[in-house]
Amino acid sequence: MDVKTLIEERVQTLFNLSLKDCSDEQAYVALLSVVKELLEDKKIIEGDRKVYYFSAEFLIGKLMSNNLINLGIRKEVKDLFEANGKSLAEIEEIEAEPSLGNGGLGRLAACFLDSIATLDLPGDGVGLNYHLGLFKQVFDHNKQCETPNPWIDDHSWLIPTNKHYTVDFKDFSLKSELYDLDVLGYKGNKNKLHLFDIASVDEHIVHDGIQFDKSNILKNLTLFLYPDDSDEDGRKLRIYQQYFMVSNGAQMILEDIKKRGISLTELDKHVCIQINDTHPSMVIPELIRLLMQEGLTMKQAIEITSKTCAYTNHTILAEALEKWPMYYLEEIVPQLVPIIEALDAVASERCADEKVAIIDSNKTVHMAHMDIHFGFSINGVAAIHTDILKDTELHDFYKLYPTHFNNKTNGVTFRRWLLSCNEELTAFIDKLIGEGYKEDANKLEELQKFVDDDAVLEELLAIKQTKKEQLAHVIEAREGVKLDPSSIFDVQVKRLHEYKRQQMNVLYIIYQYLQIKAGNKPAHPITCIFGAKAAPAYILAKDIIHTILCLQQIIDNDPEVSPYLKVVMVENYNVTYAESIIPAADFSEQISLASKEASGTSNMKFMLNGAVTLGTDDGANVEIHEFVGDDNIYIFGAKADTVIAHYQNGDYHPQDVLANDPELRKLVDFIVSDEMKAIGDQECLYRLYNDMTNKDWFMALLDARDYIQTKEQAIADFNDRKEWAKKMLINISKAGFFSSDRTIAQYNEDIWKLK
Ligand code: 9GP
Repeated sequence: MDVKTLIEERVQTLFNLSLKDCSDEQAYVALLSVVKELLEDKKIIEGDRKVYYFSAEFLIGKLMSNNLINLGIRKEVKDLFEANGKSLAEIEEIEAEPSLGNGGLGRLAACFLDSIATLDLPGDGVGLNYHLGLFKQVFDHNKQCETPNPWIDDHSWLIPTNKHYTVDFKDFSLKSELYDLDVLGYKGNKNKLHLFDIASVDEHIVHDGIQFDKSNILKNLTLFLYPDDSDEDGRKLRIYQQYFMVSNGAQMILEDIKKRGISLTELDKHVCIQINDTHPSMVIPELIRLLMQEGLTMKQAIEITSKTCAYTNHTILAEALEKWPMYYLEEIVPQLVPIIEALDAVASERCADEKVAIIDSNKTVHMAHMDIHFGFSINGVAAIHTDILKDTELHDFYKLYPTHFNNKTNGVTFRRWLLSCNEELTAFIDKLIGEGYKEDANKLEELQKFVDDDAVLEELLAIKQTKKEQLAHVIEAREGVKLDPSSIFDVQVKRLHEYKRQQMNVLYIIYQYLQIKAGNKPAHPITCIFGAKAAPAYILAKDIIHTILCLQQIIDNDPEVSPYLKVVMVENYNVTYAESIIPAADFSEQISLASKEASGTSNMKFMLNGAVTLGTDDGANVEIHEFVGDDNIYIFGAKADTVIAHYQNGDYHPQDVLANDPELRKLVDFIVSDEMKAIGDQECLYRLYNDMTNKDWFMALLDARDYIQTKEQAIADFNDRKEWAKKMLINISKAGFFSSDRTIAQYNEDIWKLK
């Protein structure tokens, strides 16, 4: 039966209505039920060897649109709904977005699962089924507040399985419940995302935003992703979560191997475990423990585990390289302690230097060190990041294991970040170069032959305009803020973090505001769009949000300024929002302090959708820069080696910069000006001001002047519409390298070696 008939009949059976007469909600329920069945019928990708991607986050976004694309039926379904007076886009809106991730790390995991299946490789995800996700951000009095973000309802994609494992903690054992999600490759077969949970989790214990009793593990284990770890109970809860995830995953893998009749001594020939950042690191001692339980000696178990596990590092920020006090582990998972001690002993036989120890002299366990000593591969996520790991951050490890280090520059799935979120651009590219680029993204290069074709350039600009108008509608509906789609859409959307330097963008906004007040209008009106969540305990990040929202209010209320400058920070930025924002961007703000952004992935999505990058030579920006050339990107700021030298010499002082630049001082001073204090919280504003003027750990003031000048140049260049359209075209044509299909092919070639 064809899909149209299936959907029509399903509406009839479920609601006794025709498709024309049913509500959008009913149409969604019927469509979901049909698509789930079509997925069920798909073959599971089989192979002798399989990768398991262990990750605390999988930021999968809504799944309907992607599943329709990968099933190859999106157009058919869209036409059917249209013929019945319905809009597929509106119906897709009904789906609740699973909130199983935080930022780039989690979205990368989701892109990877899509590409693994698309390349027909056997590979599953292993994670947790957080009921309330990260948190939902709401703004109140220009401040971020956190509320729960429930997403599981009767119409979710989760498939309950009958699989259960027992996970032992010191004081109790938990029986897990496993839910699966089907991960379908593009026009292909499927893998699974395994999400572990427990039945006793209780959402009702959450009160006053996202407060809950962090010690009640039976009720809170899978409530939230990244529960606040500013106190000891929070940190211990993270260990409970992490161990629960890895123990379940490891048990599931061993069960499968035994079922296949494979000897556990051959595990490494059939399984590869990719450890995504340090959250899943305990899989190493846990796998060793389980193998020993099955009768292997510790020596054998260590050897096999080391050949099975590979580690990806996603950051050089110390805060994200987890270290746990040994006594936490003794209190929660004492069974791992002797194994970690044994691993530490082996590691110190290889190298006695405390800098590479697993357990340091304070009895703290360094999870990344365990991954590096007992994994067979360690990779960074962009060329410059891997070089920094080798040369600086992990240099001592690099000397020990030079052949284990490798680079895998991140990528994004074009199915979601072009085909699904930008149908207009997709259709235009199809018309220009055919559809071959959907299977081989490098074919986007063929677009370059149109670089002097006026009609093509005009059409590109027209599509961008359409996407900007669409975004303006979305933002008006959701935020009640009206945008001018003829202004430049300058976008910075990413986690809120000082190293990403939203505070430097703040200085630009103040600069532009003061310029306009002084009668100097910008070369083109500009709309600065932000989307960012701050970790609940990250005070300074929340102060930055507060400052942005106060500026938004001041500018909105100033008729002298608002026709030329607008600021909007959208509430609860998530994947769904990104799918509207990214195709509409003119400028892609990638302004992290050089050396600090491991890769970035939104930079790739923006480029693919024809935005031009304004950025530092950091993370994957460096590779984007190489691909598009100097004329099609705006690069500014200190280079990574200069920044690293400043840290090493301790010779960066924001007061020195301010002493030489009174103009810049005026911008910073504005944060605590009367205008700001009249509407803002003085404590927050002064905290940010004092930090920026006295500490400025991520050197926003160092680069601010160059940033402002470069952005002014970009605004001026924007007015030459034809030249700008060429930059857009070149960016799109060079985006092919940043397809996650390429990244995954490289992971497979160098690390996983799946057939
Ligand atoms: O901060 C990095 C980001 O640069 C990178 O693109 C992403 C995926 O590799 O990982 C982020 N890292 C984290 O979120 C925590 O390590």
